[in-house]
Amino acid sequence: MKIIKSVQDLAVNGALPTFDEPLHVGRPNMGNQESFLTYVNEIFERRWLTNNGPLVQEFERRMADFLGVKHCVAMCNGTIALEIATRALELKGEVIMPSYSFIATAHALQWQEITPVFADIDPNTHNLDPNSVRKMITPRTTGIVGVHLWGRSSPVEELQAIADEHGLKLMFDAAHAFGCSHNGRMIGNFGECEVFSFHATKFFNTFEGGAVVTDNDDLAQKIRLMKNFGFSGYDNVIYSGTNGKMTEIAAAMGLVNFDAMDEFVEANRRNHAQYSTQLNAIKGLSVLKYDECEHNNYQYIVVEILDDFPVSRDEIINVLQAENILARRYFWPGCHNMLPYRAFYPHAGLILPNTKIVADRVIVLPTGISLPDNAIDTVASILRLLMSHKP
Ligand code: T4K
Repeated sequence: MKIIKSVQDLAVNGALPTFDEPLHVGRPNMGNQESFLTYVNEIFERRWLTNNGPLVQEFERRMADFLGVKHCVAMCNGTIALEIATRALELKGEVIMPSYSFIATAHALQWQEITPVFADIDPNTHNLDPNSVRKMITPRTTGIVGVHLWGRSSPVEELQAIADEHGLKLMFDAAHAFGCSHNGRMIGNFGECEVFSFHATKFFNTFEGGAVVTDNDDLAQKIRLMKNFGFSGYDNVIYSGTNGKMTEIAAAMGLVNFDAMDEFVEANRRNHAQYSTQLNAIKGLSVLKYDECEHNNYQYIVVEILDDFPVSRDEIINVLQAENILARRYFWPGCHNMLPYRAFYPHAGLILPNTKIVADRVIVLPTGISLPDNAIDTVASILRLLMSHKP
């Protein structure tokens, strides 16, 4: 059977719009440039560039207020924030997490010489399946890292119940979930602590950046010291720390983007609604829903390619990419299929059937404030063409 690589293979004669610039998943949203430059001028005048500067402090205050948490410790990226959080919580031995996540969740554990143990997901939510988590608990288990995938909350209460029952520490990788809520409460308020990413590709960015948020005073203080090499005052180191500090320029971007956040969410919400209307009307496609009773950032347009779609997921991606629409297959093939984990658990796939099903059928499409007006119509036209393709 011929592999479809482009719209031309479908015998269409160039009637579709073309994009000179690639349409990226994760194209950064950026707030007001003038305001950002004002902050940059202030930074130049002040000559205070990093190490808990005034803009980082303001950023942390605004974050904590927005989320309704006591402490926000800003960091240089989400991965270091995860590493510091797991270290501050004294996780060791084995920690359970979903295989269906970005590789950073697993690596952050592995770098602390903690063994990530992969549990399966619920294929409906793409989040951890509590029954699978239970099965993975051993005498060496010390914690669970839930991931609020795509910004939709993990089964927080069920995971907390398991953690309490087995004396485990529960924390969340909330890299996707800034600005999202669970039962009306902002994500950031669950578990021992939660970790955000403000990477450029997230709907809200600080160039690179992240944060650990928590209500626990002692934990926050420990994390604050650990991100600054473990210093407690001049010449006195009390923890094995690292350099996890956010810079002033990153905080400036965060402050500017805070002011524009409603605009980012609204653009994402509109794009999600438009994609949903158009793509859900095509047999064999299903756009992941967000619970409209919650706060959502709508940053990921996740489409599941079901069995009755006549063209494979990877062919769809090839065709879209050939048209400069850079769709992605996040988080294929699952952490357990990547090194070093594949070598540790060569048979993990046998106990992660839902991870495989979901990882094999997801594509993520471009969104954000810079998405051209005709992009969604074009994606839908291409997918309709593919749907009507007879192999
Ligand atoms: N936990 C979870 C669940 C995560 O998803 C992540 C990160 C983390 C933890 C770790 O947080 P950080 O340490 O990153 O703060 C991207 C991001 O690098 C990564 O932050 C993110 N998750 C992951 C889901 O996506 P890639 O491999 O997709 O990046 P890349 O370079 O392919 O960029 C994506 C697209 O965005 C490209 O088409 C280009 C475009 N782009 C990218 C950048 C950086 C732009 O248009 N402008 C830009 O400045 O990983």
